[in-house]
Amino acid sequence: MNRSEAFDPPEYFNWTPDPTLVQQYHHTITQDANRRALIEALDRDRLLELYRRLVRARLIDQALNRWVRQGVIAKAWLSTGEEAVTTGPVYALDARTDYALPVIRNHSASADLGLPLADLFRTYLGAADGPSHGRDLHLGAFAHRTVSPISSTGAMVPVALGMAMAMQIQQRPGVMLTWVGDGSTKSGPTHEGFNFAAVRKVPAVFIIQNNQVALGTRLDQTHLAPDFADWPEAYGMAGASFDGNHVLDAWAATALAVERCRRGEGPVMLVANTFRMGGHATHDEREARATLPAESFAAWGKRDPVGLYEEYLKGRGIGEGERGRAEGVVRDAVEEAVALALASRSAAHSRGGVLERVYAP
Ligand SMILES: Cc1ncc(C[n+]2csc(CCOP(=O)(O)OP(=O)(O)O)c2C)c(N)n1
Ligand SMILES: [Mg+2]
Repeated sequence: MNRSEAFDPPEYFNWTPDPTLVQQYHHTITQDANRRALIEALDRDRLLELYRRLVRARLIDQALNRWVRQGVIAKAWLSTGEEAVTTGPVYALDARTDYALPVIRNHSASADLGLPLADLFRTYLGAADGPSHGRDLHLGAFAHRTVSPISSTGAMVPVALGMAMAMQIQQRPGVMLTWVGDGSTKSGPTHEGFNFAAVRKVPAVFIIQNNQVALGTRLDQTHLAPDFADWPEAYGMAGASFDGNHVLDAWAATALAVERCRRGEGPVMLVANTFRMGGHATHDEREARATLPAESFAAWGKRDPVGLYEEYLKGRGIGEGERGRAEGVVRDAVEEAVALALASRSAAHSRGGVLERVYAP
């Protein structure tokens, strides 16, 4: 995709494919026969749809970042470098039956499940005609099968558990998907939720999104326990790992986990290692560069999930022209949504109404 000097991390602006990593990307696909079969069966339309979604996640962040620089909003939590951990798994959901419970790093899930992009941006502006009616910048819309994040980290695990139990009790199909950051694995509700989900065999998929940092605290400062890959077994849950910078591996691993849930075999914990290519939010990007080793930015910067997927698409005969057109469509949609959201903000109905919906939705 077109790179941006202003909004891409420097490692991405100058990105060129590393042949060893491109080869490794293919190798990862061959490691698991079930995942490989699913990936090889993806046709061009589905491969391109996944590409559009991945690019959209990147461009949503760039638009938010631009608003921060323009003083439209104070800050934004971005997913740069981690897009595949959201895009791939959400693509494995059935938008008629399933729900996603994103946390701040997974906001593109809402767009993937059908929330109009303008509503996504309206949420950040606190616009009264956005899905939260201007009351919460946490992004989600139940009508579009996403639940907006709770600020207390780890709190979405029990919510996913409860929703999955409801599906089970009402004998309705439906799988709950949520993410837990490496830092959030240390909170009480996370453990209570994991344990009860395993005991009750609920249809939920929990993704441990290990980006190796929590706010300004490195993973090695919070985590002495064994590798996260050992955690599913500790809870008596099925588990697997996927490459957090590999959108196809992420999709296929989640698709298999979702199938397992649909068979009534209980929850699955997926572990994804990735890396935050920026700050916790836009306000501390410089501090992040001081907190985490420069070598990590260099090494993970070569593993741009968008760039590596583009290399894969080339191998499947989807060339630059077709990818460029897909990117163009997404860019236009994002820009149009940005303009619509800004128009909402300046419209009269965005002010007043403070007491509306305080006691009733
Ligand atoms: C219970 C609780 N403690 C602290 C915070 C402040 N806080 C917000 S995000 C965050 C870091 C979360 O790190 P991680 O779970 O690794 O997710 P990441 O931001 O890396 O995606 C913290 C400590 C909070 N929101 N809730
Ligand atoms: Mg983290």
